[in-house]
Amino acid sequence: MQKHLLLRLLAVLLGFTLVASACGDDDSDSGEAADSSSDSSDDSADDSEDVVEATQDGSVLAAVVARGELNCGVSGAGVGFSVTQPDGSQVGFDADYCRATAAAILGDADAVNFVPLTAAERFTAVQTGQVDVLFRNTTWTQSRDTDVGMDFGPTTYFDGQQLMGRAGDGFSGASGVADIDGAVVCTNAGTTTEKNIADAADAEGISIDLQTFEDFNQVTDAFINGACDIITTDGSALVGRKAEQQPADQEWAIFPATPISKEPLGPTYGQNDSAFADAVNWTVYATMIADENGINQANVDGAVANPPTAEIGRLLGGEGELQSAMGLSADAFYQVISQVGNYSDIFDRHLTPLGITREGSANAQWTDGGLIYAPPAR
Ligand SMILES: N[C@@H](CCC(=O)N[C@@H](CS)C(=O)NCC(=O)O)C(=O)O
Repeated sequence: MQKHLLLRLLAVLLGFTLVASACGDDDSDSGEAADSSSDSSDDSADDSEDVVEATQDGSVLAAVVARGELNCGVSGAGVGFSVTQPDGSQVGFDADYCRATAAAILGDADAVNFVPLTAAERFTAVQTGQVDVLFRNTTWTQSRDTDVGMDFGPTTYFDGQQLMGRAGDGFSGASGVADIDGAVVCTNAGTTTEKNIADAADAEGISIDLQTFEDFNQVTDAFINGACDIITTDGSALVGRKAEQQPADQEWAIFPATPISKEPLGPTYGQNDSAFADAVNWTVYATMIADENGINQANVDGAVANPPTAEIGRLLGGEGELQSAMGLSADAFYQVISQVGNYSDIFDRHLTPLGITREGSANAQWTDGGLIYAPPAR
């Protein structure tokens, strides 16, 4: 992993995007990168300028602009978040955040190459340059943020792990982990989910038969055909699966004494690329700031013509705009709101129809007691 980080730094300094982790580089290359940065102490003014320029050129941001398309990793099997359609397109909350990012960077929400990834594949896909960013029901954790070599953007959906059983199996009165002693519990591999449930079972002193599958479609199929007593994952996914897949002859019950974890979901990308991170992060913040100010897809044109506040004027590309200094077009966030929408537009399009609500939850705006809070556009 250390080797990968050094390779990435080297690639950035050379103005290349890292496209493969197995480049055959050895410690001498790492030494070169270290040497060039220690040289900078001899003439710090000149060299620091060079480093800034090289870093901007080497950013994934420049690569996306040059390519004219954003490679965005999604699930493809996340009901409400990203579901692959028969024509290959993606529909969902995460898929719309891919589109929003493309609208900000490229001015075109359709300039997205969606890459469906299983949970186990997703981080390698970023590290090898197969995707620029993941919007894939991905939980921000300490190890992913450090050892795995990712950086995380603002949380777009505050989730928590829940359990679901069939009421007919005697789980109608079940409320939490204490009630599943001896059960076959199913989830997908490479997730926080499998670790959390193992920890929770240990903490309760119960024993479970934990079975993991490659993707969550297989998990749900196994649950439907009776191979699993319990399925567990992010609560949003259980609500989505129940809404869409509960057979007429079954009654699925989400246990009330859950969540058993915090699952802050949001964008993640390779670490130490500030220019790209800023572009992704401020795309998300723009959707939240617009939402906080009541500026949505339907009224954004009026807001550009007549900004209700100075902050909205700046955000949409008017006087004092800050987007140019980030390497984006002045109207980057106007394009986001106009082509994709604000946070509520995106939430209401994909999650509200599943019965997921913001009111009273962490996903409400901070002004309504929630945790959706963006720093000021100033
Ligand atoms: N948030 C957890 C779980 C992510 C996860 O894989 N969730 C399931 C349920 S939303 C999923 O995306 N399934 C779709 C699939 O496996 O392709 C993590 O980051 O590890």
